[in-house]
Amino acid sequence: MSSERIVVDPVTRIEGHLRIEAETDTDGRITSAYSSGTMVRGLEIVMQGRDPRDAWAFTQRICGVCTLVHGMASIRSIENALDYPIPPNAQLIRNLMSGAQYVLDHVMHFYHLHALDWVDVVSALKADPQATSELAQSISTYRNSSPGYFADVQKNVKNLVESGQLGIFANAYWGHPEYKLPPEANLMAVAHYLDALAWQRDVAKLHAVFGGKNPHPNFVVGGAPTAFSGGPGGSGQTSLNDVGLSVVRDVILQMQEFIDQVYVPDTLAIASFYKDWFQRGEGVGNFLTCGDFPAEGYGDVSSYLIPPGVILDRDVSKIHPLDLNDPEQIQEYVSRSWYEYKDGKNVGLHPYDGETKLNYTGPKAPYQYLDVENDYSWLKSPRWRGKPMEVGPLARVLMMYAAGHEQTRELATMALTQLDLPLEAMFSTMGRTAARTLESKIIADNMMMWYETLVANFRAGDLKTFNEELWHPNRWPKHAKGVGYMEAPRGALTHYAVIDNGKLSNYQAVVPTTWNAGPRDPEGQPGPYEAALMDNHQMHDVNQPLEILRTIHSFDPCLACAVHMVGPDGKPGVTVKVS
Ligand code: NFE
Ligand code: MG
Repeated sequence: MSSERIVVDPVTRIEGHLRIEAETDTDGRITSAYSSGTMVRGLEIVMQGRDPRDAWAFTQRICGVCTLVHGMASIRSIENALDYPIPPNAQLIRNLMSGAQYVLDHVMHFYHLHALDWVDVVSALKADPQATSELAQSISTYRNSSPGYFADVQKNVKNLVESGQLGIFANAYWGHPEYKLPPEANLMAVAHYLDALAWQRDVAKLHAVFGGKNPHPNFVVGGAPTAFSGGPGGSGQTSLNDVGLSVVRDVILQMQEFIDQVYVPDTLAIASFYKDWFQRGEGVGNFLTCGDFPAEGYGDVSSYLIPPGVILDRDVSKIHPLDLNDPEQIQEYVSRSWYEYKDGKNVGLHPYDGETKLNYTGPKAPYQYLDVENDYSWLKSPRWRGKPMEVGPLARVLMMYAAGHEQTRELATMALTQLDLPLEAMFSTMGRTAARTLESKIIADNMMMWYETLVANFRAGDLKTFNEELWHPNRWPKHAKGVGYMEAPRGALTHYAVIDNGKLSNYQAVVPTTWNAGPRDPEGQPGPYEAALMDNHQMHDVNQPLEILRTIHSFDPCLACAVHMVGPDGKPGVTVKVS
């Protein structure tokens, strides 16, 4: 093998437009990797001059995958700016909406976006349905496990393959020797891929009960958008009534069932064939969470299920405190991005002082390679005290683990014992994937508790879901600024809002995929994707870069969150004007 520059563009089974370039040595080890967001976001510019109470509806359109998270971060930024408390019921409803987003996203990611990096669909044709049924029943009590069920799935896949139109299964590296599952495990996983599609359609109803619809449910600054209309004397006229609450309960039960009976056992079964991937794709080894899921009061950080903080150099014995308002802690750099700052390329700006000025200096399309020595991405590079930080499920599980959260410790111990691995194995491609599964279980179990508390409040006569106190701009200070933060499925998400005379004068979102997929900073330090690809392992075949997909997909990329649209001339492709 000679040294090569590998280009993966577009990376598929993600949201948005991501390009990876990687240089390999003569043995097929990646020596330098570059992550490039090839589409530009415009929404921070669209926000200028708007009514802060409307911001959520615009920013929520940043992405249709994580659909609600930007709405939630936005209303929290305005509430933080105005020191605007919300009722406990609204907090519980937000936890439930966000929790449901996690479970939806994580199951979709595992089965529909990431599974085919590990599961060879074509090999499933060789499986014996009887043996597949025995395998499935040996790891779970899930009801869809008869030989006939697997025979039917296999027949459907066979028809697809024979038609020559693999459809949703086209264009993968089928038959690549890095696929290690036996045919029966492949068939079982393909069956669950299809089951997860149907499951996902049903469980999206939770968002409709609380927020009117999915994707993009409604939000409101000051509380939850829907009043409870059930119970004695209730009109029943909103979806948040007794019927709606029973739908929510059913959805949570369906989520718990799928996680316990399908997602967790599948993750452990698949991971057991890929234990070498618990030693690959380590990344930067620094982790950041902004924290989320308050039991009471958004300001009372001690009640959060996921604590905020920073873990450095894989040392889970210490959580460093995080202050999102401190300009010494949080900066965004553009030294390798297609933006300019008025004080030069190498300064870091805290998001309250953030600037979004596009300056495309890359090659004209069509081009062979990016100019990786200079600017090469539409993503900025966020840093904490100058260091790159991984955000997301692994960061959260480590943070809960470090904080001594009991269920997290039990689940991590269960998984690591079953796989016969040390805790350090979590700092890896497969560790990231397993953390997402464990986190889904923790969140779904907590959803049932939030649900029960909400129902008990309603039954006790506390129906308040919205606080009118500060809704009217004539009650606001002339100048205010605030940060809204949440843990989105892909990681720490922050919206920074500056309000002057009742209008937004600046608005910056620092999002999970920007943290993870951003380019090098002024010091030359790679971002988490880039670092994870440089893991000193040989690729089997640089022309079939399955290994790159495995590690990149383990982060669950979403480039729409991170960046909007650009024409081949580098100018923004659209101008959005809404009056
Ligand atoms: Ni579009 Fe997103 C999540 C956010 S990733 S999916 O989760 O915020 O940057
Ligand atoms: Mg931003």
